[in-house]
Amino acid sequence: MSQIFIPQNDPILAEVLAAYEFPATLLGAVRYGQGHINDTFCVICQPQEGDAVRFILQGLSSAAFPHPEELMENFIGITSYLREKVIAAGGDPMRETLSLVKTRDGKDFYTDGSGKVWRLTPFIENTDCFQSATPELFEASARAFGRFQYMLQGYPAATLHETIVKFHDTEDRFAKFEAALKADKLGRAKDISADIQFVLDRKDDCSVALQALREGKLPLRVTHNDTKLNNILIDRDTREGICVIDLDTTMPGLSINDFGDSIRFGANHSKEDEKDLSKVNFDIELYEAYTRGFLEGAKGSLTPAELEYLPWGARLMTLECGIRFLTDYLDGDHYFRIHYPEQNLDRCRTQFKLVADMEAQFEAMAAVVRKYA
Ligand code: ADP
Ligand code: GN1
Ligand code: MG
Repeated sequence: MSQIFIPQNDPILAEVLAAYEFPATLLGAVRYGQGHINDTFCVICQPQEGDAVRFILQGLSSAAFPHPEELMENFIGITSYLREKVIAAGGDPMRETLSLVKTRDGKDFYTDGSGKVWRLTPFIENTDCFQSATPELFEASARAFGRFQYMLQGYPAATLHETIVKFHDTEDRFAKFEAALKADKLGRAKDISADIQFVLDRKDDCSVALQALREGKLPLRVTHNDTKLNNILIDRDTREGICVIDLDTTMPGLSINDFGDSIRFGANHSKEDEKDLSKVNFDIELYEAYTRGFLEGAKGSLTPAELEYLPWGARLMTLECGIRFLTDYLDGDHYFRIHYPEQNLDRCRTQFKLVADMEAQFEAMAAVVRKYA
């Protein structure tokens, strides 16, 4: 066999690839996608005849996921459940949910010498993964995320592990920010007082959804919790959201957060790390398209209180994500992958600009939900 291409001749990647039996000649692996957390590679194989066969190989981030075996248990439980639902609806389970390729010794994942967990999934072909979208595509993604939540309504939530403890506990995110600020490990705080003040001024907001949960107004459901536009694959032919991916944080949560995180990422026309904040604007038309699609996908399953709190979901997920980027910046950038030193600060600032825009348009956001509820 000729030599396969492996980035920087990475010996760990070579070890991981050797743990799998591929159906055709292995050509190589290249870094893939724009995720901030896992190490994602596209693995390419060439059969003697016909098109290349691709796979997605992912090394789970040890910084994000302290118990990867539990995460994989969730992954298997959720994808098996969705598989049955897709089959029952007459769909194609190999395109409409993720599946795992087993290792040579029949395991669902491979653990390398350092304890890092790797999984291999078939590449879902003839799809696109977007970083920004037209209103039509954004609405299609919303239908798919709404449907995802709807399909998991009957899932035994108590069997799911909490892969990241207090993941969307915004009060806890605020407390972690305060701790990072106090430690100020790299002496970065002195130059970012406006960003710090933005968070401090919104301490009370951090309790809004959690308080509604504590009061029993909002129900816990099985939610995705990371509903960025690039966590959905859009079918190239139908332009519908065919597969929800990145299931690593699917666990009990709030429906308003799944709505909100999509709005945070997709209801604007700028990059998440755009430096020119004049280009970062919340777009209420995209918000409206998403609202329409999400409610259609959820098929009337949301309660009146959940509907009422949807705009808060958008505001809070955006604020929380900004707080998380800022905390990581203060802490020395250990969590979110960065490509240049100030990237987490840039990311934080876009989020805060979007929060300010949403605060200014909050009434209009609520009116949009009422229009489609
Ligand atoms: P991260 O947690 O780092 O965001 P993801 O699971 O979202 O990792 O994967 C990163 C990117 O890889 C996705 O945004 C998507 O572009 C691509 N991807 C992941 N799984 C598949 C798949 N099975 N088929 C096609 N593309 C995929
Ligand atoms: C991360 O994994 P990825 O890139 O899809 C993060 C989300 C953040 C998002 C910000 C497990 O998502 O919570 O909202 O970055 N995922 C995890 O872009 O922390
Ligand atoms: Mg992702």
